Amino acid sequence: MTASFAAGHSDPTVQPVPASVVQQVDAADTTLHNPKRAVLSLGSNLGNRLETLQGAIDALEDTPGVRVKAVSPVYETEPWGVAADSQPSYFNAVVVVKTTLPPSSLLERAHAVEEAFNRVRDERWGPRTLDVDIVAYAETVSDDPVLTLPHPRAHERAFVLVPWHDVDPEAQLPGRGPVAELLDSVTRNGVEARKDLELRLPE
Ligand code: A4P
Ligand code: MG
Repeated sequence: MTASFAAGHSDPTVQPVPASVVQQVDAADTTLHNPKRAVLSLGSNLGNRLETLQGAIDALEDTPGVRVKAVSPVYETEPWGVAADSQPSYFNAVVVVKTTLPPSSLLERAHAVEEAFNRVRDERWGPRTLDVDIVAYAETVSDDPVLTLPHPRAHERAFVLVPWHDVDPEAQLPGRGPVAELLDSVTRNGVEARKDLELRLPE
């Protein structure tokens, strides 16, 4: 928005725009021209896991203001946080996106994509057709429980760190340091590359 919009003008029916509004619109404008990098973790342990992950990637690409830049290899992983053998294994992958959406809108979109794949929320860490978590959004650090950034458990999860490192060996987890170093302190047991499977970067 240009300064002249807020400055004096001759048409008496046009009200001046308050400076605070001009500031907000200008800030939104900056986001539009300055896409942010975000890292999303995808997980599925019900139904056709590979098809679901690919569908989620395609749905993210179909989102106005989101472009999928990188898709990791697929890993088959033991369920984390629940008793061994109490749930089917997961397929996990990480995608890197560029987005003009603010974090809250990206989370809304992530939830909409989960719902499109019939995700049912009945138990924490329960089995799910699809989980889409925001691992990191630019350098943002926030302890808001609705959207905690980076994801509060990403630094201790090999099923997030391993595929993220594959697509971006230089990656940094804001507030925690290089992903390559975080990987040294987690076990990779139960995180197996499925080299026979592949997720596509949308065209
Ligand atoms: N929320 C806060 N911060 C975030 C964020 N950065 N990204 C809130 C996404 N959501 C975030 O999530 C619960 C609430 O977290 C949301 O309402 C959101 O506002 P949910 O997806 O409804 O429930 P959930 O996923 O069951 O809970 P939670 O605590 O997010 O679980 P996690 O940490 O996502 O863990 N094992 C393997 N091998 N692979 C997996 O992918 N995933 C989980 C889920 C457990 N075990 C797993 C895997
Ligand atoms: Mg989740």
